[in-house]
Amino acid sequence: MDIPQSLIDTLCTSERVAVLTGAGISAESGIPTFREAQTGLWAQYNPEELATPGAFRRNPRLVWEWYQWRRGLVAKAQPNPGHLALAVMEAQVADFTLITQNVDGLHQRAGSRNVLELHGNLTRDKCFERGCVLEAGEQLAGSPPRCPHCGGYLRPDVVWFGESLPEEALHCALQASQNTQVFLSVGTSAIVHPAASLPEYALGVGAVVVEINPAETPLTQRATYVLQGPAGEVLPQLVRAVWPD
Ligand code: BJW
Repeated sequence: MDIPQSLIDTLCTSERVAVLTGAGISAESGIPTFREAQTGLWAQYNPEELATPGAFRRNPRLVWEWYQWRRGLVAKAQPNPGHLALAVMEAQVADFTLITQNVDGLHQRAGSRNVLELHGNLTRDKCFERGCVLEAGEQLAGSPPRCPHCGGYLRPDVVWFGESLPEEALHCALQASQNTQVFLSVGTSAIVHPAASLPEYALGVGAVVVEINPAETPLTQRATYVLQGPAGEVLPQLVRAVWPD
C-alpha cells in the first residue's frame, strides 16, 4: 500500500497523537472480532444479545461460558505486528494516547504503556451484585462462580450494552481526542458509542483522522485518510514510513 506523503509529513511533525482500536486489530492474533460469525457451539448466538446485563440475568451460565471460551482464545493468542507497531509509535510521539475498546490485554502485552481500556478487561471478574473487582487469576469453582464476599454471581469485568464506561478512562479518552493533532481509528466498526464519537470529537477540533480497516465503516466517508487493509500490515508499514530508524 502507498502511504500518502502528506500523511507521513503530518505524523512526523505531530506531537499529539491519539489512537482508538477495536477488535479488528486482534483479528490477526486469531481472536475473532466481536461481530464476526462465531464458531462451533457459539455460531447460533448473536454476540450483541450475550453482552448485556439482561442476558446474564436470564442465563448466567450461558453468558459465563461464552466468556470462558473467549478467555481461552485470548490466553493462547500473541500480540501481532499491529499491536507491536503501536508500541513503537508510543515511543516516538511526545504525547501519545492509546484508547482501546478491546478487552484482551494484547496492547499491554505488546509493550504499550499508556492504554485506556474503555470496555474493561476479560482477565478480571467482578461481582454482578455489588461490583467489587477480583484480582486477575483468582480461580473459583462454578459456572459462574459465586462472589467470595457476598455470594452473588461473578461476571467478567467488562462493559456490557446499557452500562456506563469507566469514568476516568472515558474522561481521559475524550480529552485526548479533543486535544490531538492526529487521530487513528484502527479495526473498529465505529458503531458502538460513546467510543464511536471519539473520532467525531477529533474532527471537530480540526485533527487529521485516519481510518485503518479492510472494510468501510460509518467513519470512512468522514476520515481525512483511509488506509484500507489489515492493521497487522498497514500499521507496521506506516510506522516504518514515518520513523524509519
Ligand atoms: C480489521 C481486521 C484487521 C477485521 N485489521 N481491521 C448513542 C447512539 C446510539 C446508541 C447509543 C448511544 N450511546 C449509547 C448507546 C447505546 C450503546 C450503543 O452504542 N449501541 C450501538 C450498538 C448503537 N452503548 C452502550 O450501551 C454503552 N454504554 C453507554 O453508553 O452507557 C450510557 C448509556 C446507556 C444506555 C443508553 C444511553 C447511554 C456501552 C457499550 C459497551 C460495549 N461493550 C462491548 C462488549 C465488551 C465486552 C466483550 O467483548 O464481550 O464492547 S460490545 C462490542 O462492541 C465490544 C467492542 O469493544 C465494541 C466495538 O466493537 P468493535 O471493536 O468495533 O468490533 P466489531 O466486531 O464491531 O468490528 C471489527 C472491525 O474490525 C470491523 O470493522 C472489521 O472490518 C475490522 N477488521 N479484521 C483491521 N485485520
